[in-house]
Amino acid sequence: MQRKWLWAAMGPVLAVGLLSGIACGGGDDSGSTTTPTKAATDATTTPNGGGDKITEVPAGAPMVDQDNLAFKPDAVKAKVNEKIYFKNSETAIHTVTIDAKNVSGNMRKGDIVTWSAGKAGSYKVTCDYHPQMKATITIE
Ligand SMILES: [Cu+2]
Repeated sequence: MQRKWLWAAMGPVLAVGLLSGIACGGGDDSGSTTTPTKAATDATTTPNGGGDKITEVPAGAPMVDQDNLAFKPDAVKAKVNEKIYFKNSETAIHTVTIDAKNVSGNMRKGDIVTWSAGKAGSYKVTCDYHPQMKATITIE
């Protein structure tokens, strides 16, 4: 059912695909069109509402507040595998979207999610609803 689309999308990489065999792979990935697998591969997320709801941010933990349609602060540093806390402090709904992957779902006022990265690097944080919301996480 997705074959036409698949072929059209793979046109530019068809030669590479044929060489490495993925073009004939029988569709292992056919259901995962929205799964980016790049920098955030090693990331760990506690999704909003996923089991244990986080109600407070431990003192001293790296934290980014969503307030006034902005991430505050807009730059935060953390260590590999260290949890970074994101909290929505206002009534507007926000997301935590890291390197174009929504890791939080919709966050309402008071919601807290955590995210950590398994490898060092720089990660871009955005909100799916407010293009002006931007932050950078540096993992060291
Ligand atoms: Cu937002």
